[in-house]
Amino acid sequence: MRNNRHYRGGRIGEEIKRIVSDMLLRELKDPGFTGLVSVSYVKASDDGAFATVYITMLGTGQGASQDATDDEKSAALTAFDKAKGLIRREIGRRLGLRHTPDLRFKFDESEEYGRRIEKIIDELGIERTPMEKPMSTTLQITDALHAAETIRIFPHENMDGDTLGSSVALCLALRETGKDCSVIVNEKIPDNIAFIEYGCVERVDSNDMRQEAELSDPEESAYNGATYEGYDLAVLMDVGETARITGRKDLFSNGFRTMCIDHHVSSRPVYDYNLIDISASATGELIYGIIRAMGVRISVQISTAIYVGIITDTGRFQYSNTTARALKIAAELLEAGVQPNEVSTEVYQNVRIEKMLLENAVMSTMEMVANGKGVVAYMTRDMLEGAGSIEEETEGIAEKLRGIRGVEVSVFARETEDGRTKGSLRSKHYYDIAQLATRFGGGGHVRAAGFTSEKPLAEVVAEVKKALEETL
Ligand SMILES: [Mn+2]
Repeated sequence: MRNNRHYRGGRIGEEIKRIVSDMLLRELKDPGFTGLVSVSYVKASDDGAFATVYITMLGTGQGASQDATDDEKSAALTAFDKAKGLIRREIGRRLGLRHTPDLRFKFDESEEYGRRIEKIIDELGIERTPMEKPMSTTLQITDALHAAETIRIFPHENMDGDTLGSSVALCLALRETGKDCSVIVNEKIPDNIAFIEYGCVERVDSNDMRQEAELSDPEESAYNGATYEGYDLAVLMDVGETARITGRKDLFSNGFRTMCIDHHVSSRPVYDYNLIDISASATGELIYGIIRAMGVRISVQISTAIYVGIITDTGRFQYSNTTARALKIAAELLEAGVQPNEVSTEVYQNVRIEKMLLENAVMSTMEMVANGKGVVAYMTRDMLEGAGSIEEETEGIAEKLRGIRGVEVSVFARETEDGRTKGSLRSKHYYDIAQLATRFGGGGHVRAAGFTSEKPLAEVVAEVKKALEETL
């Protein structure tokens, strides 16, 4: 019964909207209706006693924006009130109602507000948040993969083991089923994970370089002759935002349909197909499930690619995201042929001598504070250049310092190219390191945080030491 009444209220609302709109076009010629008046919707009460008519009005241009001025609005409301009797009679006649609902006229502020926001967004040139779509099931994902013939996979920038391993594993499985598939990359693959490329990677220039090449020689496209136009499916891997595939964004949007497979909390389901599972330790776990569901045999190469993703994202099964499921999948990958020692040798025992030399220099600056509960080390530009190392190779130093027995907090500070100071902070058990990072204009998590300070290195190091002495 109740549902039925709702239904009737909704339907009467629709009918009234149609009638009033009709009358605005034909009969309602009051001078109060300046600008373009229209009915956005009508909400009729369940018992049919009254109905609220929400109206919108584009101004005549006297106001600053498209919106009607207050004067124009009140003139319109007066005109509606004057015409109320006429409108009600027409509704009664056309709908054959015994009791015609009383009418209230209101401006639809939501619509006007929306229009104003749209305008601001346009003026600021802000990228719009696309509408969210439903999450997909593994079955829907495999159906979509099955339906596509040409598939291009996009790992995120600053490639890591999970984004590359997941991309390659899916690519190999899709090729196994006869699909035209490749992994699109426009940057150098880190040396220690390059061995899982397995012939899947197609290198492209970044957007700018491609556009330049096309301008200078329109005949000779820089796409290496590969098909990136009008292909069936673009897959975004281990990331939710196309902002992290900037150099390949245009190629991604060339896909007829889009898909996202990821495990990051921040990722929103805005693609045609979305498999975003934050309970997965690595995207590789999801890929494993998809390939199993596809019925493709898990080859040694597929299992190795996925395994690299899982060990790197779980910090070799040490981080808190390490789950029983991750270990079970890893066990199955070993059964499928993964050689764990060989993989570890490639991924972890593959350090450039220059990185070791840099670490050596940094470790020599190490200073214990707060009775050994804190450790601080730093890197100058001279140290970096002296070792022949590169900035990225400072990764892992803060963790290494935290590894010292009795240390609760480690801080690694380094001089940037433009004379600022970057800090990487880690804690072990109890110290909220994000709090400390905030004091230096940064932030992060409870156990791992960072900051960038405008102050020179020496000053920051002194301040950090003082802060640790006081709070540790
Ligand atoms: Mn990942």
